[in-house]
Amino acid sequence: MQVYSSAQTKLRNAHGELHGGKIIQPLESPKRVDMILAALQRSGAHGIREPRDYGLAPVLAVHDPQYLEFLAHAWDEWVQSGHQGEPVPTIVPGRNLRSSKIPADIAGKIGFYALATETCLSPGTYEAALSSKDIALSAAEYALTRQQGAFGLCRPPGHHAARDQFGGYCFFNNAAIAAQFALDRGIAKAAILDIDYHHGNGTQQIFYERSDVLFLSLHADPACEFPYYLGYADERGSGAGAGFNRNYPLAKGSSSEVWLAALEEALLRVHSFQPGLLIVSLGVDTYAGDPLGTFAIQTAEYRQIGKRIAAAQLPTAFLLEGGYAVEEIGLNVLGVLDGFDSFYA
Ligand code: OKP
Ligand code: ZN
Repeated sequence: MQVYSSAQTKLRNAHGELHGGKIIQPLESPKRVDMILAALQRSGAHGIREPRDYGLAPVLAVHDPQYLEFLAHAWDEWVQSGHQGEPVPTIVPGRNLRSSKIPADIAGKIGFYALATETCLSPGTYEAALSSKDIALSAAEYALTRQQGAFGLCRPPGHHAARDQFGGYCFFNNAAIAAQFALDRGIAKAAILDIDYHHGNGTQQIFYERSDVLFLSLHADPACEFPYYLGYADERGSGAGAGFNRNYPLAKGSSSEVWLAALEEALLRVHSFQPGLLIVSLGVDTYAGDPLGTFAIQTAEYRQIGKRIAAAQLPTAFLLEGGYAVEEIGLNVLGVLDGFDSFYA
């Protein structure tokens, strides 16, 4: 299938991530792109292209304008304030503080716009995030116009990013931006199937009150896993969106059988919804060897997953979310794409 990728995504290259009380080398590293590209190139089965530039309008159709402005200038403001290290959010407008005030000071703004504290800002993050959304949009546009599959090698990922918050390695919600773009291009309905190990809290939040985007997420039970405060089974959408959000929280350590059974349930819902485009938030941190995940999916099983998704017979844009730099990351992604194509072969 058509693949979109860009070296610009590697401009996000933060030094640190707050992890277990230490600042470690970020798990969400530029190496991931190289590893996945290497596997795709070795296979030779999928053509790889640069995305085109869609500008800021599709971002503003989903994200808060002041949030966009914040991300565009955060690093420079931070440096101009005399700081040396990478900013980690240190205070956030939590439950007993006001969240209606946007502080003037950059440290206050960072906390205001953060939903988690593991993700440091860094030079190049904004440029990489712009490229990531262009990759998502290119993949979505290809899938829509050709009525086929496409893969966007997005980085940074997007599914934790809310309308006005970053965190969980995410800045712009690529899947949400692509879905909204497809609607603006004239399709009536889009479905987003999130199969990353973690709940797609940002995507859920963005579309929670809408009936034109069905959001389904398979993930580790948030009672025991990041993002902890969203992703429970009783969150089914509200207002006009009631019934258009579905979560499939699975116990930590879940087997492939359990996971695949949840996928079948979610695909049945996709089928009855009849979307004009299916976006798959593709995280391969469901892999048994992933450093952040606890599920048991094996490399050889990703092919089956791709094939099952293809059986929905919808134009489909796969967008990369998580899945960390273990040797098999490339093969796991390749397996999904090959499996998808094998359905039509
Ligand atoms: C991003 B994506 C380790 C906990 C992990 C961040 C997880 C972000 C996952 N201290 N915290 O959905 O793969
Ligand atoms: Zn994840």
